[in-house]
Amino acid sequence: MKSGTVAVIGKANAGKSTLVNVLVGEKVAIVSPKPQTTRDRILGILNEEGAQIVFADTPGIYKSGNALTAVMMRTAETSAKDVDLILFVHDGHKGVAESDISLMKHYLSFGIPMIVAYTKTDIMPEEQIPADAKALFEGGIGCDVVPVSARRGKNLTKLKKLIVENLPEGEPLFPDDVVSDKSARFMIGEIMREKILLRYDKEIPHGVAVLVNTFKKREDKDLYDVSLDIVCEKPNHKAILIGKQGSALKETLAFARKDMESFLGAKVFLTAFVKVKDDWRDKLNLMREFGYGEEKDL
Ligand SMILES: Nc1nc2c(ncn2[C@@H]2O[C@H](COP(=O)(O)OP(=O)(O)OP(=O)(O)O)[C@@H](O)[C@H]2O)c(=O)[nH]1
Ligand SMILES: [Mg+2]
Repeated sequence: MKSGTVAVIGKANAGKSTLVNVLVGEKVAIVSPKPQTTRDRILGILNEEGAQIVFADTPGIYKSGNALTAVMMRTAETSAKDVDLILFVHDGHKGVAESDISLMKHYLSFGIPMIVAYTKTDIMPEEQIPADAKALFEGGIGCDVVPVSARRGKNLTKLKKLIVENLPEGEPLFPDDVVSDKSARFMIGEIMREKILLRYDKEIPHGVAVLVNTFKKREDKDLYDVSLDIVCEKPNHKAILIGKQGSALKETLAFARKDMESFLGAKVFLTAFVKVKDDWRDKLNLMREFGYGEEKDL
C-alpha cells in the first residue's frame, strides 16, 4: 500500500483548493476568485485502490504587510516540510514569470520530490502549454510538469498516478471514511467566509473573520442551530456588510445557509452578528482568538 502526505503549494489564487477538492472528490476547502482565500492548512484525504494520499492545502504565497499574511506564509512554508511530495500549483493561464521560476526553485531546494500541476488549461491557448513547459525546463525546473484543468477534470488521472508513484509504501494515515482533518463546525465558518469573499469587494472580505459560537443539532430533528460572529476591521466595513436595512447581510446569509444545508444534509437555522475589532489582522492576540496560526507562530 502507498501512503503519504502531499503539500499543495503555490501563489495565491493559483487554483490549489479547487484542485484539492476535485482530487479528493469533496469540498474540503473554500474557493473564491480573490487571492488569500485559504488561511489555514487543511488536510484533504483521497483513498484510491492501494493508496492513500493526504493533501495539505495551504495559504497561497502573497506579498502583503499585515501580520495575518505573515502567519499564513509561515503556515505555507512549514507545511512544505516533512512531507513526501510537494505539489506546486501554477496558474498556467498567467504564463511563466521569473518569480514563478524562483518560487519553484525555492521549494525544489527543500530536497523533497516535487511535481508542478500547471492548471487552468481550460482558459488558455493550447499552444502556450509546450512553450511554458520549455521555459520552465530552461529555467532549471527539471521536475515533472503536468498540465491539468481542475475545473474540467482534465488530466487528473495522470496527475494522481504520478503522485502515487512518488509516495512511500506504508499504512494509511487516516481511516478510509475520513476526507478532512477539519470539523464540520470549521467548515460552517469557512462557508460563511466564502460567501463574504464572493459577495463583497476590496478589503472587506480580507478583513473578515468568522467565529462559530453555536453549532448544535437539535435532538430528533434534521436541523442545526448555527450562530456566528462576523468580525470586521472598521465601522464603515460593518455598515457595508449589513447594507441598507440589513439587506446585504440578509442576502449573504441566505446564500451561505443554502450551502451549509447541502454540506450538512440538514436544515440550518442561521443567525449572525457583525462586530468590529479594529485592525484585528495586526493584533496577534485577536488572531489567535480567531484561530489563525499556531501558538508557536504568535
Ligand atoms: N478556469 C479555471 N478556473 C479555475 C481552475 N481552478 C481554479 N480556478 C479558479 O481560480 C480561482 C482561485 O481558485 P482557488 O482554488 O481558490 O485558488 P487558491 O490557490 O486555493 O487560492 P488561495 O487560497 O487564495 O491561495 C477561483 O475563481 C477558481 O474557480 C481551473 O482549472 N480552471
Ligand atoms: Mg485556497
